Amino acid sequence: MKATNQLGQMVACLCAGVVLSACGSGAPLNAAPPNPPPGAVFSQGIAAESFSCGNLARQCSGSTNRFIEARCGFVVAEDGARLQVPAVPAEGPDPTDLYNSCSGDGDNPDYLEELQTVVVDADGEEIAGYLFGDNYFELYVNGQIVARDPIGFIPFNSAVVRFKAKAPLTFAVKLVDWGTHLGVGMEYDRFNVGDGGFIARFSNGTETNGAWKCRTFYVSPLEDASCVKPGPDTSTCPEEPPCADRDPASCRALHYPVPDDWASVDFDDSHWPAASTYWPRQVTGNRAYHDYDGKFATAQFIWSHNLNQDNLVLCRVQAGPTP
Ligand SMILES: [Ca+2]
Ligand SMILES: [Ca+2]
Repeated sequence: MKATNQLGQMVACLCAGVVLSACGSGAPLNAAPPNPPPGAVFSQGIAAESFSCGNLARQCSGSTNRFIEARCGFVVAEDGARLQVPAVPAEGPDPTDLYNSCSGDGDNPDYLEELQTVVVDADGEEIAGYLFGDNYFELYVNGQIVARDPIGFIPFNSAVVRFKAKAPLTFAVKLVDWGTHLGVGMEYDRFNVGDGGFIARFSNGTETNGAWKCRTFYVSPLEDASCVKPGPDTSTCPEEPPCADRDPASCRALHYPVPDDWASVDFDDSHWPAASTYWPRQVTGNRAYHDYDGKFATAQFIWSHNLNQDNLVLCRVQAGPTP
């Protein structure tokens, strides 16, 4: 798109018979972005204000010396809609800590004694699971929220859950790669483009892998949407679009509305893309995962096709009775 605009501007300059200083100078062109893909809207820039959201951790009392609250903000889309970014966290039960340096020393040796069972179906089977998300997850089983990551941004933590639910089981997770520059999907003073990633393994044999479906709903930073393919598939979008170097606060985001029933048993995810799987080294070097990688066994990190730009990702899978 940019090359086309540059060519168009150059032709316009030559036709005018005058070589203006702006022609070919490399100055920003301020071209309007191409229309957003069907069903999506653009916003541009950083949320004017941020606020505590979702009753997530607002301070740490544990051993960590690195805490940043997960805050939310509103951006105004180009159609005038006011949209909360990076997500709208749900209220839900806290999982048991596996590793949490915000509330304790990190490793929680007492997690088995502390586990509580969340009843989804009274006549279901009892299932336990381990979860780690970069940065935030909500877990739903058969349409009911079972656990919510208590730390939305950093430090990184891992969790254990136990629930009673009847097969066939529908697992659904809301995953967020949080940031500090809300609306442009970047973090810290250096405007880093962060990556996401999620892994889970359950005692019924369900584990994250390529059999899951994952779809993105919030994509940033973007310069324009010409890189977004049907799906939506943003895997060819540049990790650092030109705006990130030029003026990060001018970058754009693409927002898709989240269906109200996305976690329900009956939701039709047949049109959602298959999850992409990632090596642990692509996602995290943090102890909250690596000290427990044996518990995750053969589970794989999942996300949409773009670990960097896709910041709100919903994933689903269905599982039959325990073999
Ligand atoms: Ca977390
Ligand atoms: Ca990101």
